[in-house]
Amino acid sequence: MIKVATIAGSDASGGAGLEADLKTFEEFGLYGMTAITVIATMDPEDNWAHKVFPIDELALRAQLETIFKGVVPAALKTGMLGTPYAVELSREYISAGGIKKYVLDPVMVCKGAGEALSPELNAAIEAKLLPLSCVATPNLFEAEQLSGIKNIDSIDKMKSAAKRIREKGAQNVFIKGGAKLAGQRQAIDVFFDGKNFDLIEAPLIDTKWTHGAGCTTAAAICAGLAQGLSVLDAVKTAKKFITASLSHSFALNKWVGPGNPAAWRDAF
Ligand code: PXL
Repeated sequence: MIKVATIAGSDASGGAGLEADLKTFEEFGLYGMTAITVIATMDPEDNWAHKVFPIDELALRAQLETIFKGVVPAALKTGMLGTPYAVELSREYISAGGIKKYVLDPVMVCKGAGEALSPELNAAIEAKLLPLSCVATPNLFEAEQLSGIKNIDSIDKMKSAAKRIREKGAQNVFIKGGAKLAGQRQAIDVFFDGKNFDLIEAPLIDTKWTHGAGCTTAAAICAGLAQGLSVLDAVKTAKKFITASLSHSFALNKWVGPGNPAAWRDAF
């Protein structure tokens, strides 16, 4: 059994965060382990506004001990970290564990929340985790934060951002343009390995129910790497996975709707 781990927030609604990660790992036939950094909730009385409840440092460290005792995960991803100590502990365990297949999903914002969670936290993620990452998977907003390039609204700007983010230490960069790249009928992502750019494209799925898409994509990349795929193949497989998932997305309630990672089973 191939073991993988995620250090991420729990999304009580079940569509994003470590819930999405575990569902995705399961679809790839992997054994998933989790360290919860924060619990994210959404308030039905306040138009589904997100709230984040951090898990304390001792409890986070104890979870990481549990994951790493006697086991070295074949690959690991980080998602929403939420606190400076979660960034530092992630760095510590990924380094000490010698984790090479590390996918950094630099979660800086939830869909629905308009702004970066915290500039200091984003800076810590950039300084401490980006240099350890095998792949970083920013969306356009996160790519703007990490690269310092404003208004990324074209493939060329995505490529420039990917270059800058790679210079800051990520070995490979996968920028998710997705539905946010206006005027496209394709969902176009940019992959950069330091030498070549690849455009990873799929038909744009016309749905507003995309909750958890970023988490699912990063988890699928992590799963592919754990199974021994090359980084480019892991990214291409993840794109197919998220496309299948989103094409079976659904309204969970009137505010939010996730994809369906199990859609993968019937897709091929
Ligand atoms: O999609 C970003 C994200 C990541 N992690 C957790 C979340 C969300 C968005 O809701 O709740 C735990």
